[in-house]
Formats: sequence, C-alpha cells, structure tokens
Amino acid sequence: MDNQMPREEGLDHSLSLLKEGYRFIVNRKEHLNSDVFETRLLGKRAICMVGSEAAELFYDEDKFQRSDAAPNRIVQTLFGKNSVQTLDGDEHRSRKELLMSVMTTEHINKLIDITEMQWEKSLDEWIKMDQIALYEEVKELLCKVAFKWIGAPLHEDDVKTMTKELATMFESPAAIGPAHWMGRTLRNAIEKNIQQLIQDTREGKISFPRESVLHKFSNYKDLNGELLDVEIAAVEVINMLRPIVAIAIYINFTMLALLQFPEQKQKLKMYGDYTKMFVQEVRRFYPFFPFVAAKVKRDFTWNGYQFKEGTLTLLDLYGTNHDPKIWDTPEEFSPERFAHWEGTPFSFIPQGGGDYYLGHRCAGEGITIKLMKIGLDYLVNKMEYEVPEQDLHFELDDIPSIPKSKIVLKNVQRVN
Ligand code: HEM
Ligand code: MYR
Repeated sequence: MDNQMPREEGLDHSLSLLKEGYRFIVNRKEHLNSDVFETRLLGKRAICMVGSEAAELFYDEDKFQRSDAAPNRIVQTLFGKNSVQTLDGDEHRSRKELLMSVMTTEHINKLIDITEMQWEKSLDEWIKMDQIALYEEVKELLCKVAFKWIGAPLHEDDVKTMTKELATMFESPAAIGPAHWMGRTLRNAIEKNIQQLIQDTREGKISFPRESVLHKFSNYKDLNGELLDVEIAAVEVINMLRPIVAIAIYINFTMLALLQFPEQKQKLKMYGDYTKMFVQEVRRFYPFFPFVAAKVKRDFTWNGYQFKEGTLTLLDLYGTNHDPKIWDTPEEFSPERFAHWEGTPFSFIPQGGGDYYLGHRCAGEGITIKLMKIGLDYLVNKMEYEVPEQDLHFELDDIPSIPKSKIVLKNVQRVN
C-alpha cells in the first residue's frame, strides 16, 4: 500500500534552506512529525530525510546515485568538477581506492609527525604575539601541514593566499552573492596551480618522492589504464588539501567546548581515553557538514512511500547526530556517551555514513580524529592562554557556522 509522503506546501523553499541552515530539515521533521518528507528545492520536488534508518536507505547505491545530484554551486566551490563525490559504481570505487591508498598507517603517521612539528613551530610564533584568532591561525597551520603531507612546496609568502583559496571553498558553498562568487574564483586559481604541479611531475620537470600523495595522484591510472585528466587529478589533490584545512573548524569548536564546559578539562587531564570520547562528542554536537545530496536512481517504494526516479534527496547529517531516537539528551554535551557506544555505520555520521571503500563515507574521517586529538592536546596540556571578553556565539543558520570572534586567545604561553 502506498502512502502519501508528508509534504511541505509552497512553490520553492531553497531560500528558506539557506536562511534556516542546519535547522531546515529538523524544523520540518518536527512540524510534519516525520523523518522523511517532500518539499520543493531548486524549483523541483525534493525529499529530505533524517535518522539512521533513512541513512541506511540513502547509502544503498541501487537506490541512490551521486552523478548529477549535487547542486552546481556546491560542485563549483566545494567538490570540483568530476570529483569522486560525483561518481557512482565502478568509476567511484576505482577513484576512491586511489584516495584511500594514502590513508595507510604509514601515510597517517607521517601526517601526525608533520602536524605535531607544525604546532610546535606555530606555538613559537604565537607566544611572541599579543593575541591570536585561533580559527585563522589553525587554518594556516593546517595549510602548511597539508602541503607538506602531499609533498608539494609551499613558500612562506604564499601561505596566506593558499589558506584563503582552500578555506573559501568550504566557507562559501552556501553563501549568497559576492562571497559565493569569490569561492568559485579562488577554486579556479588553485586548480590552475595544482594542474601545473601535476603537469611538471608528469613531464619529469620536478620529482617528488614515489610514496608522496602528489606523485601517486599524478601517476595513477584509471579503469581504462589511462592517466587521469590533469584537471581531475588536480581536483582530487585539492580533495586532500582543502579538508585538512577544514579541520580548523572542528579544532575551533574543540576550543569552544573547553570554554563552554570547563569541567571537562579536568577529565581530559586525568583520563587518557577521554580524549577520543571528547573529540567524538565535538563532532556529534557542533554543526559542520549539514547534509549530503543524492538523486533517486530508479522508482522504488520504502515504508509505503514512493521515491520517484530523479528526485533530489537530502540526508540530514546534523539532524541525525541530534536525533533523540539515537541519542539520549542529544542537546547535552556529554563525551561519556561514547564510553560504551554501540552504533551502526549509519547512526553517528558527521562525516557521512556507510563504508569508506564501497560508498561515499568521508575518506579522511580517521585523520580528522587524529588531528583533532593533537589540537586538543595542545589546547589542554601544552598551551596556556587568557580568553578575553568576546562574542563566542555561533548560529545554526550560518553554513558553515563559526563562533563570531573566531576565538581570540591572549598571552599565549608554552607549558613546560
Ligand atoms: C567526503 C565531511 C575531513 C576527504 C565527505 C563527506 C562528508 C565529509 C559529510 C560526504 C559523505 C557522503 O557523500 O556521503 C568531512 C568533515 C571533515 C572532513 C566534516 C572535517 C574537517 C576530511 C579530510 C579529508 C576528507 C581531512 C582528506 C584529507 C574526503 C573525500 C570525500 C569526503 C575525498 C569524498 C568521498 C567519496 O565521495 O567517496 N567528507 N570531511 N575529508 N571527504 Fe571528508
Ligand atoms: C571538506 O572540505 O570536504 C570538508 C568539510 C566541508 C564542509 C562544508 C560545509 C558547507 C557545505 C554545504 C553542503 C551541501 C551539500 C549538498
């Protein structure tokens, strides 16, 4: 028996989506009292879903496809054209294998060493300054880390430009007007730079260590045994650089959590394994990636509701991480909830759900956690600082949401 899917009336709600941000899907879920509903976005019917059951459905690749799904504004800023995020089936699996090939213990240990060294160097600079805006500083720190890790040169004079080009890609997808267009322009600029590096590597004008990310991506052969188009190889190299810089958002929220919940600091100092639980709770509690998008691959019925081929479908990540059906007191910050947590690959999904190799789950989830732990260790154990009066508010209607003051720290000192 088919049922009518709960539906929001009205011609189009795209502007409300940009205005309501992280609460768009949850507001309607509550109003319509349903984890799945229909609305209209970008002038067409669209489905929104939230919760672990919905996530499991969304990651079924017989039912949903990614090609032709993400809105152009996201492709032009965040993803890049023909990126792994837009592929399906064998083509996706082959490209994903390349990305996952640099997530081995060896590569990750190298990244950890580089990151720790860079925190040391940045801290040396911060102690000479009156105050720092943590978010801005950590973006630069991570930009240097990202270039070093992929094996590409980054001159000190270029750090600010590169940081801006990479950060604007994740700061601008949902922006309206000039800020959004700036995102597109800066993506074009960095794509050109990375394409040149890849071209030079291929022509033997410069050489990088065989095991470096840049070398691997430049020389990788696709399903047809051919080198990737230089444009595509550059997009995938940027798929490693940009999100490493994006970890600054989570490190900033980590700092905010320490300020909002000061009682947590003692626990972090006392119990070693509390660090991982704390980091997981930061990723669950605070907003970052709001939802993922796919298209219905072919008509099917689920729980009595009809899904029509071609319908844009959004899965709410933030809403699922705050779903009272999955989490007790979801609006409470409580790292302890992860002490004996037994979830599925679809219930805790700040970086997407399902499988890393077979599906679209974030290739960098493991390194995100590792780099957040390093940041947390510095903020709790290796640095002292004062926190001046400032506006630490973050709003759920801004995508991405960043505390207003970017978290100003004064008088940063090294703990010996
Ligand atoms: C995909 C979030 C960090 C590389 C994704 C997805 C989300 C996400 C939600 C999409 C999942 C889907 O489409 O179903 C985040 C967040 C991060 C982060 C919040 C925190 C900063 C990273 C890092 C890397 C990375 C550090 C690598 C260095 C990727 C790649 C994909 C991806 C390559 C595409 C995977 C695919 O389509 O198969 N990420 N990510 N991400 N992420 Fe991340
Ligand atoms: C990355 O750089 O890949 C990691 C984090 C990006 C977060 C971007 C937040 C804004 C995205 C709006 C996405 C809508 C997807 C349909």
